[in-house]
Amino acid sequence: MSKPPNENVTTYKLVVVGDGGVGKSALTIQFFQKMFVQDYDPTIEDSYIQHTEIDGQWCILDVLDTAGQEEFSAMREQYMRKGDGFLLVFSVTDRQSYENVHHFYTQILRVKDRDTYPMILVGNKVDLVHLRKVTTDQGKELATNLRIPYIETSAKDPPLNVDAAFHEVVKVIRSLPADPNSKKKKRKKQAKCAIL
Ligand SMILES: Nc1nc2c(ncn2[C@@H]2O[C@H](COP(=O)(O)OP(=O)(O)OP(=O)(O)O)[C@@H](O)[C@H]2O)c(=O)[nH]1
Ligand SMILES: [Mg+2]
Repeated sequence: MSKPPNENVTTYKLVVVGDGGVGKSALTIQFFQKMFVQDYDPTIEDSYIQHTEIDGQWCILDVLDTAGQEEFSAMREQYMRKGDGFLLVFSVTDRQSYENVHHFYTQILRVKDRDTYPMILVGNKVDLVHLRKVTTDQGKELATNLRIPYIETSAKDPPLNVDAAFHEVVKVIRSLPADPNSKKKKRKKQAKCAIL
């Protein structure tokens, strides 16, 4: 691995959304801290940041782990506005969380005022084989309908596809043509020293 450069790296703001208890925090903490959180502690909002190399290119991932619990849903529009890409997470053991993906998807497109936006569908907790309520084919079918990639994950050790899920969103963002209106950070000209 090459060394992370100090400048000229793009920052991607990723937002992890989905129902309460589907494993958003477990996935995010497994990605950033390489450990599985067994206990369920509902999130209000947490953010994580790190340099990462994806397809040989360094970038900064700035990830927002959001609240799935309904009582915090008023915060959704605000964080949706900030995201460059989204992980729409459901649990394969929770049919309702699969049904609810649609709400997150439509709300993101409404807030962004776009027909499409970089997102992936994540079916988590695939290690819980005997509790499974949503099949791989149903996951794929939903993703096809939403025209986004589908990935199945487990945040539990040994993790499955956790890095791949976060990397995939960045790949989707990178695959899109550059937005002419994007606010490329222009270096401010050095202020000239005026001698008074
Ligand atoms: N077996 C298994 N358990 C998981 C997995 N991911 C999460 N869990 C467990 O599911 C529970 C809820 O996980 P969280 O990551 O806290 O869920 P969340 O989506 O962040 O929930 P909110 O913060 O309320 O929105 C915890 O007890 C986790 O340990 C997984 O892939 N496999
Ligand atoms: Mg959480």
